[in-house]
Amino acid sequence: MTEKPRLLQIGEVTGRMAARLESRFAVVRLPAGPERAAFLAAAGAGIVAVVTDGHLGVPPEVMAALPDLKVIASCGVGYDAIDAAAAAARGILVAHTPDVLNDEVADTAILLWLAVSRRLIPADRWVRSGDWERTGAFPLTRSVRGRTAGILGMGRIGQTIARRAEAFGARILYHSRGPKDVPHGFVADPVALARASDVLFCIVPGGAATRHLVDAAVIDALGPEGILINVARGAVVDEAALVAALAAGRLGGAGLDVFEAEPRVPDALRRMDNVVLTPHVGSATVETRTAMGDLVCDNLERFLADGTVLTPVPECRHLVPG
Ligand code: NAP
Ligand code: 8YV
Repeated sequence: MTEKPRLLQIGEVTGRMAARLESRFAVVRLPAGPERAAFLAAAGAGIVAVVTDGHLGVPPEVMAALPDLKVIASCGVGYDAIDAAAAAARGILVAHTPDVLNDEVADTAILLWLAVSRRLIPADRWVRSGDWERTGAFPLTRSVRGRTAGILGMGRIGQTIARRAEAFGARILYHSRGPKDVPHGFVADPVALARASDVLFCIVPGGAATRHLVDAAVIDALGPEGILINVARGAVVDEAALVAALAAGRLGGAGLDVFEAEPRVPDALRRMDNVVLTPHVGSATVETRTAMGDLVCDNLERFLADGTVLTPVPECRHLVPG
């Protein structure tokens, strides 16, 4: 019997993924803490595959300790925690999980928008606390109908958000580095997009190029009635500027699924009534995480079959013929 190829698992996987991975690979888990370096020195050579996710990625010192690495399969579409250019330069294929999570993440974005506009969390608290009986009707909120929705990042998920926002009667405008083949108005400057928008959905990739793309100027352009929804990466928004604008009433509200230093969230945000906070759960349903896990395993199966993957990240596409 030939030996199974060795795979390094970073973080947790579902039982369904574990069964599939273990049927094809000899799986070793990356330890956390001080024993990690010794483990990599002893066991790094011979590992050909890595499984990870969008939060943990592959730390540079781990990638450097794996001289025989050929493929990284990440459970998530965003891969800013993996140096894909460095991997590609070594001929290592990086695969991610695009498309299978578009609907879930777009639903999360709309959920946050509705919850902020209609003040879902304070309204829920009004009932539970007895304020309804004691004080009477909950104050009127703002409608989401007929608004202008700005989409920062008109990619797979951005387009899915746009379709949902249109169902609420929204006019759609967007910004990306270049115009897309979509029936919506392109705005070349994020500040101008924010100025024209009632709600700004942030759904660009993370990384150096988009760090603080939503800065104080964009936030101020959105204005005291405006709502910011961030389901992209925490660092895309200047969190200190966001907190300052919310505290001063220069921004109307925010729905945030991602934060600059997850899982730490500024105390100021936790105390605000006009924000809704979720713990990076954009894709976190049983159904979508199952689909993502299946795609991770399908990518690795394809790698074993012919040395390619189904869904390479753009930096590695040239490594996949055809
Ligand atoms: P995608 O299809 O690649 O779309 C990204 C969009 O952003 C494209 O329209 C791209 O257009 C634009 N963009 C890229 N760099 C930009 C820049 N520097 N300035 C302005 N626009 C830029 O990606 P996707 O599948 O929609 O996913 C987007 C991101 O959502 C992921 O990378 C991930 O970080 C995040 N996400 C979060 C969750 C969650 O749980 N909260 C779940 C899934 C994904 P151009 O190339 O023309 O600029
Ligand atoms: C996941 C994500 O939370 O796909 C992404 O980019 O941020 C989320 O779907 C993450 O990848 C962990 O699995």
